[in-house]
Amino acid sequence: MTASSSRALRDQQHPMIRNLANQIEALWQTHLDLAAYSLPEDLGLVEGRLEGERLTIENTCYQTPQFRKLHLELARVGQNLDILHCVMFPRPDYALPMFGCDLVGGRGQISAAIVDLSPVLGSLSPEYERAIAALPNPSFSEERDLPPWGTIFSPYCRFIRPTQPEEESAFVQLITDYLAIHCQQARAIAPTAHTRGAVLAGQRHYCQQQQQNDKTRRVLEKAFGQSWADRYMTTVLFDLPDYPE
Ligand code: 18B
Repeated sequence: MTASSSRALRDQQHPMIRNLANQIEALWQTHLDLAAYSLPEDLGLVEGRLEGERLTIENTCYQTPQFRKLHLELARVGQNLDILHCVMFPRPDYALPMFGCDLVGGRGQISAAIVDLSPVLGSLSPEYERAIAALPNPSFSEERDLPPWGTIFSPYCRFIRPTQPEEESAFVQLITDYLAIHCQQARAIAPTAHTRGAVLAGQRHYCQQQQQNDKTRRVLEKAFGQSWADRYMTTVLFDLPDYPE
Protein backbone atom coordinates (compact mmCIF):
# COMPACT_ATOMS: atom_id res chain seq x y z
CA MET A 1 0.00 0.00 0.00
CA THR A 2 1.34 3.44 -0.84
CA ALA A 3 0.20 6.98 -0.23
CA SER A 4 0.87 10.11 -2.26
CA SER A 5 -0.94 13.29 -3.24
CA SER A 6 -1.53 12.46 -6.92
CA ARG A 7 -5.00 13.21 -8.30
CA ALA A 8 -4.60 11.46 -11.64
CA LEU A 9 -7.33 8.88 -11.01
CA ARG A 10 -10.20 11.24 -11.80
CA ASP A 11 -9.01 11.77 -15.38
CA GLN A 12 -9.21 8.05 -16.12
CA GLN A 13 -12.67 7.49 -14.71
CA HIS A 14 -16.07 7.20 -16.32
CA PRO A 15 -17.15 10.70 -17.53
CA MET A 16 -20.25 10.71 -15.30
CA ILE A 17 -18.01 10.17 -12.27
CA ARG A 18 -15.49 12.78 -13.38
CA ASN A 19 -18.22 15.37 -14.04
CA LEU A 20 -19.93 14.77 -10.73
CA ALA A 21 -16.65 14.91 -8.76
CA ASN A 22 -15.79 18.26 -10.35
CA GLN A 23 -19.27 19.64 -9.66
CA ILE A 24 -19.35 18.51 -6.04
CA GLU A 25 -16.02 20.22 -5.38
CA ALA A 26 -17.13 23.38 -7.19
CA LEU A 27 -20.36 23.56 -5.13
CA TRP A 28 -18.47 23.01 -1.89
CA GLN A 29 -16.01 25.78 -2.80
CA THR A 30 -18.82 28.18 -3.75
CA HIS A 31 -21.22 27.60 -0.85
CA LEU A 32 -19.15 26.50 2.13
CA ASP A 33 -16.24 27.81 4.16
CA LEU A 34 -13.78 24.93 3.63
CA ALA A 35 -10.91 24.05 5.96
CA ALA A 36 -8.44 21.15 5.88
CA TYR A 37 -9.41 17.76 7.36
CA SER A 38 -6.81 15.13 8.19
CA LEU A 39 -7.62 11.50 7.49
CA PRO A 40 -6.30 8.76 9.78
CA GLU A 41 -2.74 7.72 8.85
CA ASP A 42 -2.82 9.64 5.62
CA LEU A 43 -5.37 7.58 3.69
CA GLY A 44 -5.46 10.27 0.99
CA LEU A 45 -4.35 8.02 -1.85
CA VAL A 46 -4.34 4.27 -1.24
CA GLU A 47 -3.35 1.41 -3.49
CA GLY A 48 -3.84 -2.30 -2.88
CA ARG A 49 -3.56 -5.45 -4.89
CA LEU A 50 -4.95 -8.89 -4.22
CA GLU A 51 -6.02 -11.68 -6.53
CA GLY A 52 -4.48 -9.76 -9.43
CA GLU A 53 -6.84 -6.77 -9.15
CA ARG A 54 -5.49 -3.33 -8.35
CA LEU A 55 -7.60 -0.98 -6.25
CA THR A 56 -6.79 2.74 -6.23
CA ILE A 57 -8.58 5.11 -3.86
CA GLU A 58 -8.37 8.90 -3.94
CA ASN A 59 -9.89 10.69 -0.96
CA THR A 60 -10.66 14.39 -0.64
CA CYS A 61 -11.88 15.69 2.73
CA TYR A 62 -12.74 19.07 4.21
CA GLN A 63 -14.42 20.43 7.32
CA THR A 64 -16.56 23.56 7.65
CA PRO A 65 -18.36 25.39 10.48
CA GLN A 66 -21.45 23.17 9.86
CA PHE A 67 -19.80 19.90 8.84
CA ARG A 68 -17.46 17.66 10.78
CA LYS A 69 -16.39 15.98 7.56
CA LEU A 70 -17.07 16.39 3.85
CA HIS A 71 -15.85 13.24 2.13
CA LEU A 72 -15.45 12.71 -1.61
CA GLU A 73 -13.91 9.41 -2.63
CA LEU A 74 -12.99 8.15 -6.06
CA ALA A 75 -11.99 4.51 -6.47
CA ARG A 76 -11.01 2.24 -9.32
CA VAL A 77 -10.72 -1.55 -9.17
CA GLY A 78 -8.67 -3.09 -11.97
CA GLN A 79 -9.86 -1.81 -15.33
CA ASN A 80 -13.55 -2.55 -14.78
CA LEU A 81 -14.95 -0.88 -11.69
CA ASP A 82 -15.16 2.89 -11.14
CA ILE A 83 -16.73 4.33 -8.00
CA LEU A 84 -17.65 7.77 -6.65
CA HIS A 85 -18.70 7.95 -3.01
CA CYS A 86 -19.67 11.15 -1.22
CA VAL A 87 -21.02 11.73 2.29
CA MET A 88 -21.35 14.96 4.29
CA PHE A 89 -21.33 14.53 8.08
CA PRO A 90 -22.91 17.49 9.94
CA ARG A 91 -21.51 18.53 13.31
CA PRO A 92 -23.86 17.36 16.10
CA ASP A 93 -24.97 20.92 16.91
CA TYR A 94 -26.47 21.19 13.43
CA ALA A 95 -29.77 19.32 13.02
CA LEU A 96 -29.11 18.58 9.36
CA PRO A 97 -29.73 15.42 7.32
CA MET A 98 -26.98 13.29 5.78
CA PHE A 99 -26.21 14.03 2.13
CA GLY A 100 -24.95 10.87 0.46
CA CYS A 101 -24.42 9.69 -3.09
CA ASP A 102 -22.76 6.75 -4.79
CA LEU A 103 -22.00 6.04 -8.45
CA VAL A 104 -20.76 2.56 -9.36
CA GLY A 105 -19.91 1.44 -12.86
CA GLY A 106 -17.55 -0.29 -15.17
CA ARG A 107 -16.70 -0.87 -18.79
CA GLY A 108 -18.43 2.34 -19.86
CA GLN A 109 -21.71 1.62 -18.02
CA ILE A 110 -22.85 3.02 -14.66
CA SER A 111 -24.87 0.28 -12.94
CA ALA A 112 -25.84 2.10 -9.73
CA ALA A 113 -26.52 5.80 -9.20
CA ILE A 114 -28.01 6.81 -5.87
CA VAL A 115 -28.57 10.09 -4.06
CA ASP A 116 -30.38 11.05 -0.89
CA LEU A 117 -30.77 13.60 1.86
CA SER A 118 -31.34 11.17 4.72
CA PRO A 119 -33.00 12.42 7.91
CA VAL A 120 -31.37 11.68 11.27
CA LEU A 121 -34.28 13.05 13.34
CA GLY A 122 -37.10 10.96 11.88
CA SER A 123 -38.04 13.14 8.93
CA LEU A 124 -36.74 16.05 6.88
CA SER A 125 -37.62 19.59 7.98
CA PRO A 126 -40.41 21.49 6.16
CA GLU A 127 -37.70 23.72 4.61
CA TYR A 128 -36.01 20.70 3.01
CA GLU A 129 -39.35 19.22 1.95
CA ARG A 130 -40.36 22.48 0.28
CA ALA A 131 -37.03 22.92 -1.51
CA ILE A 132 -36.99 19.34 -2.81
CA ALA A 133 -40.64 19.52 -3.87
CA ALA A 134 -39.80 22.61 -5.98
CA LEU A 135 -37.20 20.69 -8.03
CA PRO A 136 -38.06 19.16 -11.39
CA ASN A 137 -38.81 15.45 -10.84
CA PRO A 138 -37.13 13.66 -13.76
CA SER A 139 -38.13 10.10 -14.61
CA PHE A 140 -35.60 7.40 -15.45
CA SER A 141 -36.20 4.21 -17.38
CA GLU A 142 -34.56 1.84 -14.85
CA GLU A 143 -35.38 2.48 -11.20
CA ARG A 144 -33.64 0.12 -8.78
CA ASP A 145 -34.90 -1.35 -5.51
CA LEU A 146 -33.22 -0.40 -2.26
CA PRO A 147 -31.52 -3.16 -0.23
CA PRO A 148 -32.97 -4.17 3.19
CA TRP A 149 -30.52 -1.93 5.12
CA GLY A 150 -31.81 1.07 3.10
CA THR A 151 -34.45 2.00 5.71
CA ILE A 152 -32.31 5.08 6.50
CA PHE A 153 -33.16 6.73 3.19
CA SER A 154 -35.82 9.44 2.78
CA PRO A 155 -38.83 9.27 0.46
CA TYR A 156 -36.79 11.49 -1.90
CA CYS A 157 -34.01 8.95 -2.36
CA ARG A 158 -33.43 8.14 -6.04
CA PHE A 159 -31.69 4.90 -7.07
CA ILE A 160 -31.35 4.15 -10.78
CA ARG A 161 -29.31 2.52 -13.48
CA PRO A 162 -28.83 5.23 -16.13
CA THR A 163 -29.43 3.85 -19.62
CA GLN A 164 -28.21 6.73 -21.81
CA PRO A 165 -25.90 9.76 -21.59
CA GLU A 166 -29.01 11.98 -21.21
CA GLU A 167 -30.03 10.05 -18.10
CA GLU A 168 -26.49 10.32 -16.75
CA SER A 169 -26.60 14.12 -17.15
CA ALA A 170 -30.07 14.34 -15.65
CA PHE A 171 -28.96 12.34 -12.61
CA VAL A 172 -25.82 14.44 -12.10
CA GLN A 173 -28.11 17.49 -12.23
CA LEU A 174 -30.40 15.93 -9.62
CA ILE A 175 -27.45 15.21 -7.32
CA THR A 176 -26.12 18.75 -7.64
CA ASP A 177 -29.64 20.14 -7.01
CA TYR A 178 -29.87 18.12 -3.76
CA LEU A 179 -26.38 19.25 -2.82
CA ALA A 180 -27.12 22.93 -3.51
CA ILE A 181 -30.26 22.73 -1.31
CA HIS A 182 -28.23 21.13 1.44
CA CYS A 183 -25.48 23.78 1.33
CA GLN A 184 -28.09 26.58 1.40
CA GLN A 185 -29.97 25.00 4.34
CA ALA A 186 -26.72 24.39 6.21
CA ARG A 187 -25.85 28.08 6.00
CA ALA A 188 -29.36 29.16 6.97
CA ILE A 189 -29.80 27.24 10.23
CA ALA A 190 -28.34 28.18 13.60
CA PRO A 191 -26.48 25.65 15.74
CA THR A 192 -28.24 24.28 18.84
CA ALA A 193 -27.16 21.97 21.63
CA HIS A 194 -30.77 20.82 22.24
CA THR A 195 -30.82 18.11 19.58
CA ARG A 196 -27.15 17.08 19.87
CA GLY A 197 -27.84 13.68 21.42
CA ALA A 198 -30.56 12.81 18.93
CA VAL A 199 -28.46 13.97 15.97
CA LEU A 200 -25.55 11.81 17.13
CA ALA A 201 -27.81 8.79 17.61
CA GLY A 202 -29.28 9.33 14.14
CA GLN A 203 -25.85 9.62 12.53
CA ARG A 204 -24.70 6.50 14.35
CA HIS A 205 -27.72 4.57 13.04
CA TYR A 206 -27.05 5.88 9.50
CA CYS A 207 -23.44 4.64 9.66
CA GLN A 208 -24.40 1.27 11.14
CA GLN A 209 -26.85 0.67 8.30
CA GLN A 210 -24.36 1.74 5.61
CA GLN A 211 -21.75 -0.57 7.14
CA GLN A 212 -24.09 -3.46 6.23
CA ASN A 213 -23.56 -2.83 2.49
CA ASP A 214 -21.99 -6.18 1.56
CA LYS A 215 -21.27 -5.04 -1.99
CA THR A 216 -18.96 -2.28 -0.75
CA ARG A 217 -17.39 -4.60 1.83
CA ARG A 218 -16.68 -7.34 -0.72
CA VAL A 219 -14.83 -4.98 -3.09
CA LEU A 220 -12.63 -3.71 -0.25
CA GLU A 221 -12.05 -7.19 1.22
CA LYS A 222 -10.99 -8.58 -2.12
CA ALA A 223 -8.28 -5.95 -2.52
CA PHE A 224 -7.14 -5.40 1.05
CA GLY A 225 -8.37 -8.29 3.21
CA GLN A 226 -11.06 -8.48 5.85
CA SER A 227 -9.58 -6.50 8.71
CA TRP A 228 -8.41 -3.61 6.53
CA ALA A 229 -11.84 -3.47 4.86
CA ASP A 230 -13.55 -3.40 8.24
CA ARG A 231 -11.27 -0.67 9.55
CA TYR A 232 -11.79 1.36 6.36
CA MET A 233 -15.59 1.06 6.47
CA THR A 234 -15.77 2.06 10.13
CA THR A 235 -13.07 4.78 10.26
CA VAL A 236 -13.09 6.39 6.80
CA LEU A 237 -16.37 5.66 4.97
CA PHE A 238 -18.83 5.62 7.87
CA ASP A 239 -17.05 6.64 11.05
CA LEU A 240 -19.17 7.24 14.10
CA PRO A 241 -18.54 10.70 15.53
CA ASP A 242 -16.18 10.72 18.47
CA TYR A 243 -18.12 12.93 20.91
CA PRO A 244 -19.26 12.28 24.48
CA GLU A 245 -22.87 11.04 24.64
N1 18B B 1 -21.60 -0.07 -3.89
N2 18B B 1 -19.33 1.88 -3.03
O1 18B B 1 -18.83 3.87 -1.96
N3 18B B 1 -23.21 3.61 -0.85
O2 18B B 1 -21.31 4.59 -0.06
N4 18B B 1 -24.38 1.57 -2.97
C1 18B B 1 -22.63 -0.70 -4.54
O3 18B B 1 -24.69 -2.14 -9.48
C2 18B B 1 -18.63 0.74 -3.29
C3 18B B 1 -22.51 4.63 -0.31
C4 18B B 1 -25.43 2.08 -2.31
O4 18B B 1 -28.24 -3.36 -4.19
C5 18B B 1 -22.12 -1.70 -5.40
O5 18B B 1 -25.26 -3.24 -7.69
C6 18B B 1 -17.30 0.90 -2.74
C7 18B B 1 -23.40 5.74 -0.09
C8 18B B 1 -26.59 1.24 -2.50
O6 18B B 1 -27.46 -4.32 -2.39
C9 18B B 1 -20.75 -1.68 -5.29
C10 18B B 1 -17.26 2.13 -2.16
C11 18B B 1 -24.64 5.36 -0.51
C12 18B B 1 -26.16 0.19 -3.31
C13 18B B 1 -20.42 -0.66 -4.35
C14 18B B 1 -18.53 2.74 -2.34
C15 18B B 1 -24.51 4.01 -1.01
C16 18B B 1 -24.76 0.41 -3.59
C17 18B B 1 -22.97 -2.61 -6.30
C18 18B B 1 -16.12 2.78 -1.44
C19 18B B 1 -25.91 6.06 -0.51
C20 18B B 1 -26.99 -0.98 -3.78
C21 18B B 1 -23.27 -1.93 -7.61
C22 18B B 1 -15.35 3.63 -2.35
C23 18B B 1 -26.11 7.27 -0.02
C24 18B B 1 -26.76 -2.13 -2.80
C25 18B B 1 -24.49 -2.49 -8.31
C26 18B B 1 -27.55 -3.36 -3.17
C27 18B B 1 -24.05 -0.48 -4.40
C28 18B B 1 -19.09 -0.39 -3.96
C29 18B B 1 -25.55 3.27 -1.57
C30 18B B 1 -19.74 -2.56 -6.02
C31 18B B 1 -16.18 -0.11 -2.81
C32 18B B 1 -22.96 7.03 0.51
C33 18B B 1 -27.98 1.45 -1.96
